[in-house]
Amino acid sequence: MMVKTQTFSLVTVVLLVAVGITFSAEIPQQQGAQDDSLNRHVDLAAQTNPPPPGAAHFEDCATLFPLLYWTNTVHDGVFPIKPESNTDHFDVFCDMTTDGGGWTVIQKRFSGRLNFVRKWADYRNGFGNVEGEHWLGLDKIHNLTSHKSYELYVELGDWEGNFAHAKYGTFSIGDESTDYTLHVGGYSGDAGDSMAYSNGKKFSARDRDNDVWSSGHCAQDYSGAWWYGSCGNSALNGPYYHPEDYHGSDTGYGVLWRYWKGYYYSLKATKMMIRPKNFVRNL
Ligand SMILES: [Ca+2]
Repeated sequence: MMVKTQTFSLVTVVLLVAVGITFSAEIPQQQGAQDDSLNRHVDLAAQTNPPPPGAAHFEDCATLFPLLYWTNTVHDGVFPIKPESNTDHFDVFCDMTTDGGGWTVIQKRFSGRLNFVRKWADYRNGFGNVEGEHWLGLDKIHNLTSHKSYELYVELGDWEGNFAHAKYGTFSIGDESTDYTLHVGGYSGDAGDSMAYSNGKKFSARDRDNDVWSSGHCAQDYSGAWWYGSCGNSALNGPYYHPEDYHGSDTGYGVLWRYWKGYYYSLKATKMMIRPKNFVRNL
């Protein structure tokens, strides 16, 4: 289930510390007193044997996957990564189970609690909590996809409990000087190819019109932030609606993936995630 969030195990934490990983991920605070003691244990281990500066790190979830595999601890969860061009670690959610695993999640929605109607700066920097709904951020996505060839996996859920996916064999975005121009292609899956139209398009937000519609502003009309032309067949950052609040074209565009559910159906759940093309699960 795409909405399921697992916290990673203490065993994994200890193993990561033991092999010298600079570890900044947090065990969720709400787990109570028992985990507080576990936290102290981990902190103590780190202080006793601190990893050296520039210690081994993982560029993405695919790079981390072998460690979990070898220690028989493969599971979804939050981990710190550091792409080559980032100066610091940051946390991401790793999907280690879908389609062979090794996926770094860049977007996730399933409840509508997190507002995605946001401006350019938020989309550049990212927002939300990687354990829940979030957008990782265009700068981070660019950094991830600029050093290796990546593929994209889009998982979608409707309000009737159905799921579909679209996989793209190539995925990268330019840096901010290109307005994060999208390069996507090589579709396969059962959700329909609703991103092909966005290939080569710049990213637009409600305060930044980079679309190709000279007399209009797609991000404002769709209330979304996406790689719009004039305008598009997909908009996974569109406004979130529950079925009782959504009335097709009378409401407008929601969370859109045209070739699965049509223009006027607002999806319940979305997940976008990336991994290097050369990822091999069977080590
Ligand atoms: Ca325009």
